[in-house]
Amino acid sequence: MAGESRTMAKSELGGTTATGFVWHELYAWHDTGTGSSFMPAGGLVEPEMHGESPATKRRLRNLLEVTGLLDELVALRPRPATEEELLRLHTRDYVDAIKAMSAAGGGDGGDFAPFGPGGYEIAALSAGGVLTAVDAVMGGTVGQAYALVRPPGHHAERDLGRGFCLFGNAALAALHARAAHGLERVAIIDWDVHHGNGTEHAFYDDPGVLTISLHQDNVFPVDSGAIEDVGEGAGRGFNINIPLPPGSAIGAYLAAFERVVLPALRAYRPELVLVACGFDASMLDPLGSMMLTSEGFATLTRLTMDAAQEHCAGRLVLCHEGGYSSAYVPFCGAAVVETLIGASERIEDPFLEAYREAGYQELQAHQEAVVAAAERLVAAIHPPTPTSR
Ligand code: 3YP
Ligand code: ZN
Repeated sequence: MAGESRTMAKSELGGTTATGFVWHELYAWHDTGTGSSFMPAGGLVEPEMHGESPATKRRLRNLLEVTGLLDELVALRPRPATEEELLRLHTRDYVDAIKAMSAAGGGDGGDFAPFGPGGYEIAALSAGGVLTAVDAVMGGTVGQAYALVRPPGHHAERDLGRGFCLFGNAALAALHARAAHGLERVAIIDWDVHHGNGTEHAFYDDPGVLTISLHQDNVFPVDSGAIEDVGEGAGRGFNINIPLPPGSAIGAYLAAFERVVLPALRAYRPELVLVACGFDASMLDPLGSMMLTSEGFATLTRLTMDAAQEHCAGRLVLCHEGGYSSAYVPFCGAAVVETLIGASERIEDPFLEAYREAGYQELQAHQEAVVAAAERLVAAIHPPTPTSR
């Protein structure tokens, strides 16, 4: 297992092959309290850990340690995002409100975004972890990076915490790539099972960031993530939603990648690719109804890496979003990390044998219809020129 020699395709291309990994113990100390799934405890809801708990993240990190994969990663020590960096996206009032609640012992960022004491500092460290990963990739210390951050970010609006998210980690990473590294074209692919509404809104009128979200149609937030929402003003055409039906598996995701995501990247020519990497589209997730396996996540990662190689010297940063199966997130995450380091299928996923044979994993007609509709959006994409920005 650990230390085994292997070939790394990227080394032949002359790029940096090291993979960065961001983790901090404080990410596990973010306190979402008690609840059940996403419901707060109380009334008939018997208290247990809140659905967004440290377990999934910790167990992923533990699996990387036990299998030796962690030793093959470059540990990137996260720094907190500064207030100035948070204000690139969020409003002063919102940042101040989170900070005040955090100092007073915790609160709720708005819509299902609970946090405990020190929640501000931890959320700033979560966002900062993704900035750290961007800096490492842009500086060439590593070729690509996985940021195992918590709390997640893709639902956070400028002035509202939502869906377990306080600060918009991926959006802040794109803004940082622009402000600190001068990038003009960043692509964000969001394969969390929920719609990346916060990321979409951050760049809705901005062609400098191409946002693509693959999600389960109309689950959270409700009435968000429609295929018709393509951006506005100068950003028109630079937001793509692929709202897949519940029950979608690798067949649907592969079709969406081959016919929408990859052609869109080819047309846009990003200088950096970011992935809002949730694992709640897995077979076992309590908050999603999709059917991806660890193998499926590895495939999406491989395709994204190849695209990043084609367009931007492999520069790729994945930031952790949702994923609530404490049993399965570790195997899905390990499959992604394995793929990033160029050593696939070393960690045996004990669930995979059972899931490989499950039905309905090929592209279904009603899924195909969504992919076909999204495919039509690709024609509008082109690299934005200075005049179109
Ligand atoms: C937030 C409240 C109900 C569903 C839940 C979704 C959180 C998530 O994983 N977002 O990506
Ligand atoms: Zn999610």
